[in-house]
This record gives sequence, structure tokens and C-alpha cells, in this order.
Amino acid sequence: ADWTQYAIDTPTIEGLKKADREGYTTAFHRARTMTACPIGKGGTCCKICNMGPCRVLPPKGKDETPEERKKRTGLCGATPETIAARNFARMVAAGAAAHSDHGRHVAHTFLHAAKGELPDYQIKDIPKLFAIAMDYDIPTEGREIKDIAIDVGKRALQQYGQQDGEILNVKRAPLKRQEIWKQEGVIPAGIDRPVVEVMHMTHMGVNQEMEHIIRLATKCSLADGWGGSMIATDLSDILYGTPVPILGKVNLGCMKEDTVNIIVHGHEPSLSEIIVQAVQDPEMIAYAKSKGATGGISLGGICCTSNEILMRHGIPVAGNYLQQEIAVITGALEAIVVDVQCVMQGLAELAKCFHTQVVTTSPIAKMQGAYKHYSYDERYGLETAKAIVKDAIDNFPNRDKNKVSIPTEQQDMVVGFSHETISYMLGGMFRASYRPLNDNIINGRVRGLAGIVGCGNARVKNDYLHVELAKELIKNDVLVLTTGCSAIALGKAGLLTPEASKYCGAGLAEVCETVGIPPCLHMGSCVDNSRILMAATAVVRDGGLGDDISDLPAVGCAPEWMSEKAVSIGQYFVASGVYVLFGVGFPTINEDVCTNYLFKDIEKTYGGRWDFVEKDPYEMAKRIIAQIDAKRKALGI
Ligand code: BF8
Repeated sequence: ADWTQYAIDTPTIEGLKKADREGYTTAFHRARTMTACPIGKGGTCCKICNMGPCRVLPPKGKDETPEERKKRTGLCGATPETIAARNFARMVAAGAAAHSDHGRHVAHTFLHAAKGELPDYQIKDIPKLFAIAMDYDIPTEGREIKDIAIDVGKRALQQYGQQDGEILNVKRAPLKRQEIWKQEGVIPAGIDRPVVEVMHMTHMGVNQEMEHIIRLATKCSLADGWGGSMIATDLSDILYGTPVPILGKVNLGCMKEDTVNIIVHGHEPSLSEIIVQAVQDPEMIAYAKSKGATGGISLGGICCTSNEILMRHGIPVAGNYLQQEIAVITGALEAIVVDVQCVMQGLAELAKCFHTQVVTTSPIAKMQGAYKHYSYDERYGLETAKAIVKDAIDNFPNRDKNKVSIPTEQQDMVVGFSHETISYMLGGMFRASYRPLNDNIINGRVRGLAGIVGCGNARVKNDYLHVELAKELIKNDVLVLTTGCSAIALGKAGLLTPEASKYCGAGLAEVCETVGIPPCLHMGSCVDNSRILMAATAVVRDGGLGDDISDLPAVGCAPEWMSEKAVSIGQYFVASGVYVLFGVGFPTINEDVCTNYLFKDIEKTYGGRWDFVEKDPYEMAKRIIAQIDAKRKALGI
């Protein structure tokens, strides 16, 4: 294949060419030979009971009479819109479960660290501990840090199993938003319960009204965005440090010929934080040198684990989702240490062609053919991290020099824009505020805000939609907030540097130059989309732009999404009042009634809605800007 059609960054294209020459297979190759299942795509296949699967695809190329449409049901009589909504809801539940379980693990580690049971973990950000304690109504005056932290940890964990009342963080949202949620009955009582509820209500023969199915899916998504994901972000910040702007590097050039190369990949920061310490241990470095790695050890990251340690320690990013296999193909990777989410099983098979060790570390994620599995236990943090690093060092002499080709590409970037940091940068340490941003939105220098987030998808030209869309938006004075693999894509393209203001319209360029920020702000991993919710809330609070998130000239977009988590994220943004645009297919797109509801009618309730453009970044930008302009007009600015 001509790989320039399917990727834009040179190391990926070169890696794919090497794969062709040597006969390796990657997701890029599989995407060229396998077509997506046309029945499952777009939400029109029901497989929740054993009378099916039932396909309820509309007839191709001809109109359907109402009578014909009525007959197009599953065996049980389920209508296409019920089926599409059920499938959508189950994606939301899976995504919310993944994010929330991540948050649960953070909270669990946090609590035991607070109790002093984990020697390798200490509370780092005391001011944020106090801030969260206040949000949780936990008294702080005259109390020991340790006792406050224990209460915060308990209160966070307790929300998972809570059966009545409300999860705590919904109180952070603008009052008007909370009223809407109350009226709709979508405020989650606890974090786990709505996930179970969605699985139950989409079981055969339970909820069979499309709008109601979407309503409960919405509640589930809010348990993610304002619940599990927000807890993951908050407690990670307290435990590992709240990000502040820091210089980072991105792309496979972080691997070196003369170093032991280790990559951490996945999502949860608990082990990777300790691996960061282990690779800096002088004994480990000396050991690496004794095995012939004269340069010592290089640590890099892939996906959101990478974003976590990039934001807090400046550890280089090797790549995003679709570069995980390319990293192995360099032939110079001693170990890829994975935890949960977005880890391809193809890694194990590919690693067999090289000396690379695939090390799985989560109690819930093993992989057939992996080199080793640790059921990671935080009590033995450094010990485990060192064992993994030592194994990788011992593996260095097994590197086959004939198979090695390491790209030299590495791009600088400025990262670490937590919502707290943005307000300090804008307003100063003692009067931290979003008001200066609001003023710039009101005076038109900044036209609006766009969150560009989410995955890479092997069905489209990798990174292209993220990068072209971001360029088009900043050219039109839209400030971009970015997370996840999108942030890494923008980083590779040089858009996370202050110099990228050369791509900006005059207004945005002026603001970026004055404040000293890039036009695209890296706000973290995918659970850190909760930071975008908090930033939007702070913009509302600081005045001049209406009294709810839905009033803001702000949008969200996941142009190359692939994971179920993206659907949950999208739905909690819609429910928070934001217009959300997806590329590369939409979960219900082959079913018009449910899609119409999500694209149009839902806006009447939440002020936010879904939209979809297959793969044209300029059309995406056009719709986003139109949306921003409409909101500006409504505000009279
Ligand atoms: O949580 S953007 S490919 S890595 S799912 Fe996965 Fe998608 Fe990347 Fe982070 Ni988010």
C-alpha cells in the first residue's frame, strides 16, 4: 500500500514500509484487508438475545413506506430505534465503566497511600487536597493532612457504591445545568449503579422506548464525566502532582540506539509513576551500562499512560494509539509495559518477530503470548518496577542489530495545562481567573473554544483529521483544548508550541503571544476531559458569557474516535450543553429515528447535541465555526 494515504507522520510511514519489506502485520495492514461489518456498523444489529442476532437495516436505495418500516423489527418486535439506542447505551456503559474503574483504582491507591500503607506513594498536592476536601464537605481546620486525605479517599470510593442521593461533583456544574439534570432525572446516585442499570435496561425485554433508553445512558455518561473520570483526575493530581506547563518531546526519536528502551502504554498512572523513579535509579542505570547500553535507559510512553507521566514529569511520548506496533517494529524496544485500555492484542504476535518483551501488569488484563504478567500490587511498587526494568535491561543484549531502525524524529511541545494552571496563567497566582479569556472571547480576539480529543482510527489517514481540523480552527481564532491521542497527534505536528501561533488568525495569535501559550493546550489524558468540563464551568463562573455551559461558544470533537470511552465522553459533553462532532462513523448512523433524536431533538433538553462528518476536516471546521458563531450571536457578541 501507499502508506502516505494512511498516515501523515514519517516514522509511522517508514515503519509501515519496513513491515511490508519484512512481512510484519499491523492494524494498518488489517484495516486494508478487512472491511467493517456492515450490519453491526451504525447500530442496526441486535444481538442481545439468542433468537437473533436480528438485522434491521433499512432497504438500500429505495424509500420505505410507513407500513414497511413498521414491519422492520427484531423477532421480539423491537423497533430499529430501540435497537440503535440499546447499542448506543451499551457503548456508553462500557466507556463509563472503563473510565470509572480507572478512577476507582486511583482512589483505592490514594486511600492506602493516605493511610501510610504504601511506602512508594506520598500525597503531593496539598492545596488541591484541601480544595477537594471542601468540595466533599470534609472539615479541614486544625486537622492532620493524613486524616483529611483518608476522608477524601473514603468519600471518593464511597460514591462508587452509593445507592441514593447524588454523586458529589455535580455540585460543581453551573446551577442552571444542575436544574436541567434534576428535571430530567439524570443525576447519578452513585458511579457504578448507572452502568449496571444500562446493562439491565438493555437486556432483552426491558426498556423499549428510545428516548428513555438515551436518558438512562445520559445518566450513565454523567457518572463518568462528573464522577469516575473527575475522581481519577482529582486524586491523581493530589497523589502525583497537578500538572503545570512543562517542556516535553514527542515521537519515536525518544528511543535510542545505545539505551535500553522501555515504553509504558495504557492508562492508569500508578505503576508508570514508579517506573519513572526506577529508570532514574543510579543502580539501574549502571546495570544497563554493564549490559552494553552505554547511554543508560530511555523511557517513553504511548497513549494516556504516556500523557499522565508527560504532564507530570516531562517523560517523552513515543506515540499515540496507532504507533504502539510501530514502536515494536523499530527493533530497538526492550519492553512494552502495558496496563489497561487501548492495548492491541496484535502486539504479542508482532513482538515474537523481535526481542521485545510485552509485560502485562493489570489484575484485569492478561494477554495470550505476553512475556510476563504481574498482577500489580501497589504495596510492592518500586520492587515490581525495578523487576520489570531489570528484565528489560537483561533483554538488551538480545537486540538484533540487523533489525534495528530507530526514527530520529522528535518534536518539542509545551504541555501541562490543567484547568487550574490555565487560570493562573491568565489571571496571575493571586487573582487566578478565566476572566481575561472571557474578555478576549467577548472582544472577538478569541472566536471560541474547541475541544479536539480522542483516538486514532486505522480506517482513516492517521492523525490527519486531528491536525488539519486544529490548523483550520486556530486559523479562524478558535482556541483548541486537547487531550488523549489527539493531543499527541497535535504534538507530533508541532501545534503544541508557542511557535504554532504562526498558523493562527491575528486575534488568537495576539492572545497566545501575550499570555505565552500555544494555540492548542494539552490538558492531559482522556479521563482529563473532566478538566475541560471544569474549565468550561470556570468560564461560565467568571462572567460575561451567559450562565450555563450551553451558552458558551464552545464545542467538542473526536474526529478519529474508535473506543467506547469516546461515546461516553461525547454523551456527557452533550448532556453538559456542548455540541459534539464525531468523524469516522457514528454509532447509530444507519437508524434515522434515534439518530435524529441525538442530532436534533436532544438539544431542546440539554442545549447540546451530536453531529457527524465522515472524514473531511474542512467540513468539520466549517460546522464547528458555524456553531461557535451561532452561540456568539445568541450572546450578542
Ligand atoms: O483514553 S484517545 S485511543 S488512549 S481511548 Fe485510547 Fe482513544 Fe487514545 Fe486514552 Ni482515549
